[in-house]
Amino acid sequence: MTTPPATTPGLDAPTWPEEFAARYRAAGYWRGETFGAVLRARAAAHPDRTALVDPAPDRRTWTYRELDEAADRMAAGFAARGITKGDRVVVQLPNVGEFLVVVFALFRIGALPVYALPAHRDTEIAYFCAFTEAVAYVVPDRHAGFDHRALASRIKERTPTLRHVFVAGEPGEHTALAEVPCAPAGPLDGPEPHELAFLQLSGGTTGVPKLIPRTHDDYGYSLWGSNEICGVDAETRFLVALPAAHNFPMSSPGWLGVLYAGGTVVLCPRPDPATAFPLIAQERITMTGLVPPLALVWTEAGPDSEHDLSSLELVLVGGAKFSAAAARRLEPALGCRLMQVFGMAEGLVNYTRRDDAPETVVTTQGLPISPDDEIRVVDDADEDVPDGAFGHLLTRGPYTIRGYWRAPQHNARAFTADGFYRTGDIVRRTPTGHLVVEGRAKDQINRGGEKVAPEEIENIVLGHPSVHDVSVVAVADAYLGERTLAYVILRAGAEPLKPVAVKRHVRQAGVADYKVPDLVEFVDAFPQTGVGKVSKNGLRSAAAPTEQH
Ligand code: OOB
Repeated sequence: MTTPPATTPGLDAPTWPEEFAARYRAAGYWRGETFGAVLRARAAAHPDRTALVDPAPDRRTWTYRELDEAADRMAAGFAARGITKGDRVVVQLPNVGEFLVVVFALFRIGALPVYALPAHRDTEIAYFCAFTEAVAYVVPDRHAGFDHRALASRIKERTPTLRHVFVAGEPGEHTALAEVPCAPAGPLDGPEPHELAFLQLSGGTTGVPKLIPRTHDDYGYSLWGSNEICGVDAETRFLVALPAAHNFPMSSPGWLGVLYAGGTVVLCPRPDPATAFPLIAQERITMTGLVPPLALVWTEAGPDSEHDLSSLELVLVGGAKFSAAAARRLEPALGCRLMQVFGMAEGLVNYTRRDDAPETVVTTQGLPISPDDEIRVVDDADEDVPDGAFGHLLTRGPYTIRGYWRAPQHNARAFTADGFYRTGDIVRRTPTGHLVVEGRAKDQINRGGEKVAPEEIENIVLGHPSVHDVSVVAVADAYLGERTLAYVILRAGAEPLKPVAVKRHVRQAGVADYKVPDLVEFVDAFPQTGVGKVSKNGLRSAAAPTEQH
């Protein structure tokens, strides 16, 4: 028997060498399933069980059979409009039922969802559509006060490959998503398990975000591996509190993991306690995932809540460092178990375990999912540091990518010659193998789980006519963990600016709101390093966490 290559040639990213792929298959990690086939199998096994609940504004539910059929009909409609295997489709939907129907339809075709976040605006969406040569873009009509149809019209105008805009809700000049489904004409070709399932976004450290190619096989392992660790089964009722497009609420264990296990996914339109707590009570939610700032808010609100939170068994917290002090307070406040999760869309995910000592759960970020996750902690020269010492985390394994999509130059820096991903995180390993995240070497700001690439924002600020130079750095923040601070040097003779003018300039460039600098300070010069380059570390230590209006 011949084994297929790990990913189809021509799909534009480095992949696992055949010896690794064969090993991961032989070990049973890669199960040879596609997400479309998994949904079909669950629908056959338990057609009438509830798969999905979209509570807002009127409660809508889908059984497994209904979700399966909706995906088939949507896939047939997309196919009838010429969307075929390998095509890229930018999906920018909030936490609504249509999100899951659309992505399962695309999985069935073998077209690749490109997961945009609801917060993304012209700059990001135009880039995703152009870079992936997307043929379609799926949006809500309005969300959080913003008209996505107008954004889509602007994007369509400037993106020659974009043939379709599908709108969940009132379509305006575009096509209503509700009009797409039709009776399946016959079986679709569909993807092979070793082929790409979707493109996920990286947090990014460069001027433009990188795209992360994940296969059905490798991502599938991160799902069922997470399910085993978190105890996800058919009884699980999971609340998707974070944006469904993010890797954490998708796969750790997330909505895709919960559907894999035959459980019920409940979409939460907003993650604040006023929205989420009544849903927990009404839907008897057993599990959810939160970023640290939300976990703090929930911890504050839990004890006085009038809502019955007693169904909640497990809250996963990750995306950014959760302080031990905050972690200690969560379990008593919410009456459930805490699990820390330290993961990345590129692959590696670590969890504390259900049988870990309480102190381990609050002070570490967990152990990798797989015995075959290879972990190296190295110094600046890529030499392994002794156990317990701080170093750069490098990783390679059965669900960690070997390269970004269409990014050969960046890949040469982001991966070692033997295929380890340079995570950019500084960690140490405890004697039990648990990882503790101590900091970060990459030029990225982690704003409560939302990642900001300083270079991207610096490039925009530099476009302001009065700005001579800029450096964007992180400052400590009690709530978000970190906020963004832009140090700005004005041009000689330029009119003085107010901080708000710099913020407005960034916002008007059309980027996600969370990327607008929280603070702006005007300086005459940046601290220099020995070689005359701007010292970001110097700027970070100069920055005091001050308030600004
Ligand atoms: C998750 O994925 P990304 O791709 O948005 O961000 C990954 C980066 C990590 O490299 C690390 O710098 C940071 O986010 N991070 C954490 C952390 N979890 C993620 N830093 C400290 N403590 C943690 N617990 O953020 C993500 C993906 C899957 C599951 C969970 C989070």
